[in-house]
Amino acid sequence: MRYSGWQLLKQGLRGNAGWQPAWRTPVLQRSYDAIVVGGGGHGLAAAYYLARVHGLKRVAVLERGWIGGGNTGRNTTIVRSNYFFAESAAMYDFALRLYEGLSRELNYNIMLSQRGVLNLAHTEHDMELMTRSVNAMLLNGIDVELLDAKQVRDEVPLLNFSPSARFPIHGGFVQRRGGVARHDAVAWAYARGASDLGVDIIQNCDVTGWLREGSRIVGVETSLGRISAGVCAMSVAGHSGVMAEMAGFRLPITSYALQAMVSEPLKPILDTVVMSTATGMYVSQSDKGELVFGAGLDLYPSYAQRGNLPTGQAIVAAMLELFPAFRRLKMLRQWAGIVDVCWDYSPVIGPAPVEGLYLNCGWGTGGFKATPVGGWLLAHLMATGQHHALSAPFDLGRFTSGMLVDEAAGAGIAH
Ligand code: FAD
Ligand code: PYC
Repeated sequence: MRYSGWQLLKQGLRGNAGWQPAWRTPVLQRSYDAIVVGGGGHGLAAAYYLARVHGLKRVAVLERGWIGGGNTGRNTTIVRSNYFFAESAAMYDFALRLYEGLSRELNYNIMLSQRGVLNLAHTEHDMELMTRSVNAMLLNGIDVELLDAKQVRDEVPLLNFSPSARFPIHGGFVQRRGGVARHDAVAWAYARGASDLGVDIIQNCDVTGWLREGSRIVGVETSLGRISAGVCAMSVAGHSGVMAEMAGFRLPITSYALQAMVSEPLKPILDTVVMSTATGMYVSQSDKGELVFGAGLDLYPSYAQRGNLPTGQAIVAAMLELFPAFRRLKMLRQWAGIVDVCWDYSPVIGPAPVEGLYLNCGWGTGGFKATPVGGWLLAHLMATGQHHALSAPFDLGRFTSGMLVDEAAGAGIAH
């Protein structure tokens, strides 16, 4: 059901009586052509593209909790495509282009705000490395600009430009097409689009094992019983290692907590995203006015979705060093998500070492920006059994061939 502005007003005045759910609550079938485990943005996008691009009719997304309740609903919503290697730039920029058309494609306002993402250089050495990165990005067709200290000051006058600053600002670079998008809306938009095309979205369905026929995976064991499938995929972010172990193989992945925080709301004060890799701090202002800021990884493996106090303290300290004007702000809340980080900080998209199963994992600290492309590439793999040109470099095989795509710096936050 779609509402006009007038109908929305009427609904509001009537206390939302008769409001239609955005996606169906389907009857679980015992067999599907394709099953995607994990109802985050990537899993939902994969299901949507399986139905929309590849015409599959019997597709299910199985989610152990509620859709978008994993890292999709926990991230700090930054989107950008300013990665170093050509393979990454091509993939993340495809994602950004899909984002640019997503509100229209799904008729759902994902609140994409291309307010720019500005990365700071705090030393001359940072500046030299940034110059090299910017040159590589320009060669890869990414819209980035190197800025000197004065240009950074013109962009964000609130930053600390004092000569005695602990983290002096030597310059930076900006991607103007980067910005933020509303994370829940992305999940809900894909969910509604997929559901409208017949995809069954099953929440509160914990996948506890894989069904096999010989060496092939042919379905899943779940808290709601067994379900068979022509093809299966896992898109479970921080739980990829656990799901892989259930299938009898290991992934080159370590799981860490990544935390973030928001302040009380302010009037508009910061109109771009600011990232400072050297301090581990990044910040943007949400449409509600809260400052959304975050940190690097907690740096020891963990499944505790809370984040540790020393990392939180260090990040608040870094933020106040960089933005002294924020020192009297109150903090509203803090949280963490479990992210699965590959050895080269790039994702794994491709067939699993077990037949019948495909992988979308290892997005680590940076997979929100990749939601549309992660879904697109996983759908392509599941429907055709073949890599899309964009996913081929991210096959698991790179860990045996040595063709790693080392994006430690591209990840943008401290690792
Ligand atoms: P998720 O949204 O986590 O979805 C996976 C789903 O699988 C979950 O809903 C989970 O419940 C489900 N699941 C797990 N196990 C099972 C099972 N056995 N059975 C059924 N379901 C299961 N990225 C950016 O690009 N920009 C950012 O600004 C950014 N900020 C971040 C800030 C924080 C604090 C965090 C934690 C992450 C951030 N990220 C960011 C990373 C980004 O959030 C993730 O890479 C991305 O959301 C992963 O999406 P997903 O769909 O793969 O995973
Ligand atoms: O990938 O841009 C990113 C990001 C910012 C904060 C966490 N991840």
